[in-house]
Amino acid sequence: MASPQWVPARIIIVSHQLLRMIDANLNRSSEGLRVLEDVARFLLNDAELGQRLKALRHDLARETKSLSLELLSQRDSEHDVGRPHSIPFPSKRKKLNMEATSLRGLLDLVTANAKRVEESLRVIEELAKLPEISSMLNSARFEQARFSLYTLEQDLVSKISRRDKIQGISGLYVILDRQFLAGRDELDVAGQIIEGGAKVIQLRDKSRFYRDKKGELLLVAQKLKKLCSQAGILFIINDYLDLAMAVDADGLHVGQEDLPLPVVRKELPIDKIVGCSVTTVSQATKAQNEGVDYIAVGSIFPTTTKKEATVVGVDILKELKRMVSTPLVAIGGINQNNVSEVVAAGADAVAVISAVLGEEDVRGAVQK
Ligand code: TZP
Ligand code: MG
Repeated sequence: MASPQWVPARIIIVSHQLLRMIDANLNRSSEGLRVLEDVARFLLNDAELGQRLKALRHDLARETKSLSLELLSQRDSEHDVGRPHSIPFPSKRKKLNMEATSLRGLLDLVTANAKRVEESLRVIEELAKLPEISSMLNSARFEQARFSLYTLEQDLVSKISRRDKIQGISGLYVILDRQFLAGRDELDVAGQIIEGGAKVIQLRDKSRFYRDKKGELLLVAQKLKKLCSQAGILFIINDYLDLAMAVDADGLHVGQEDLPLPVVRKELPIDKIVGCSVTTVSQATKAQNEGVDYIAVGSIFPTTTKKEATVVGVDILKELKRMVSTPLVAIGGINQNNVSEVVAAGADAVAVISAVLGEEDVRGAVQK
């Protein structure tokens, strides 16, 4: 039979080891969360995702605050068998280039760190079920955190896979509204828009005729998609989710009365972008919270193109610039004379119909 002194001594040794495990896994999880948070904040410019990751990191810190002194006093990094012994010296100094933030690199970075956090939370969750730990740590809290992270990982990965497209929302965004073609061929006009240097083309058709003859609109959309991808510019479909999916467009644009953003987001593949039209700050913040990729705000100036449009003025751009982190596309009544005012107010891109389609020389209008 063991001596009375032997039993408590063993419990102390086990607890010391357990505390070191908890300490190591808490460090792993908070460090991994910090990496994810900084990716969201600095590389994705996504305030909402960054905030959610920060909140999770703070929750975990709060949860383990009472243990922090004890954990720190048990820390023995010097004798940790898993400690890296020497820092390998790179044979050739790697050039710091865009490689580090390439799509693949960023996806790998996020996946590795998300897994690190998920695994470490799982270890703490299991340790917290042990009788000697359960009074100090609540296992269920770590399980909840792990599940929150699964969703955050998915949101981060989907945002990264759209990053290049989101960055493509810049410069001139031309809406190819079929009602303003005045008999011209869509592909000819699109070719001129591309040659002029536009960065985005949106196909818009509000006529009842094509709503009932989607097959014809589909053919146009297919050709435009091909042209835009050859030219390396974005192709967006207005209103029609089915068409956007069918032609593998880069994204879909919806208004306040169209399919709700969460529905669109759920239906579209994760690498497709979604834009939304707004006329107020509250619509814009709602859209951002629902994961929109860019916000179109307008009508900035009076326009005859969309008769029912509310004129919101230039100042809303300044306000939105402070409130949302998604790219802002200014729309409505924008032309060569007022475009600089709109850009100065904070627009990342400018969407036009009549300033381009109303001109005979489409290419020249885009260039100007
Ligand atoms: N949404 C708000 S204003 C507008 C739309 C679609 C019309 C933009 O057309 P234009 O001719 O550039 O004013
Ligand atoms: Mg619409």
